Amino acid sequence: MKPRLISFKLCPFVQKAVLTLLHKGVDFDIEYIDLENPPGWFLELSPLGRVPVLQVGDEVLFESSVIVEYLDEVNPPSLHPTDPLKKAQNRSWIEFGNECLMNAFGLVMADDEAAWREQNDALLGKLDRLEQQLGDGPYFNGDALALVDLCYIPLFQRLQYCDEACPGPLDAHRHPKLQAWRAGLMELPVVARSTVPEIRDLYRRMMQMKGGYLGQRIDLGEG
Ligand SMILES: N[C@@H](CCC(=O)N[C@@H](CS)C(=O)NCC(=O)O)C(=O)O
Repeated sequence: MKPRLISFKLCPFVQKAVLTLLHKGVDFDIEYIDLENPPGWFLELSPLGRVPVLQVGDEVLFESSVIVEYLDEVNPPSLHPTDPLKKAQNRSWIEFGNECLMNAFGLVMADDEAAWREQNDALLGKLDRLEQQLGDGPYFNGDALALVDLCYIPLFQRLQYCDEACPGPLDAHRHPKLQAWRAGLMELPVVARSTVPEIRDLYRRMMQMKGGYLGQRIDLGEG
């Protein structure tokens, strides 16, 4: 049965599911909605009014981490480590990535430099913890690409856009392992197909529309 993913073009949580589907070569449909003006059928479908929602036949799944776990389970081989403790740790760090995404959005929403700095400090503190978890790479667990790696790609992509507007979140001096991990992940061919092609422009427009500290620093004419 072909799954159907309900999406919003800018949503990093949806992108986690798309990356998992693409990496596993699963055929799927995707439908984009306008979250500012969500259609009635979507509000009926989504218990929290959020994307992603995955429809499998008549059934509905919500929450991105639950969706990627389901997709991993029904499309073997699993992208998780087999050891139960390692697998659970990977899941913990996937949740940690979701929290980092909230800080990334906080950067976009910050009204002024002080608010931006507060968010950036909170984010860098989390990235310090992540740095401590990383080994020699190239992936989170070492040689094998895992679900946890795919789940960090949306964060790294958005941090890149935020860092372009105001350098801060991506600090190779402070987080050398993390930056090497990030660079390797962003080169995966699946990344370009995991969003609409105009994602960078859309993200920059969104930052401008929010009109916060980052938005004011963006010149849409460049790059
Ligand atoms: N914890 C959720 C977060 C999903 C989420 O926040 N999605 C945003 C779009 S990126 C959304 O649907 N926001 C609409 C709303 O909260 O009303 C997940 O992991 O799926």
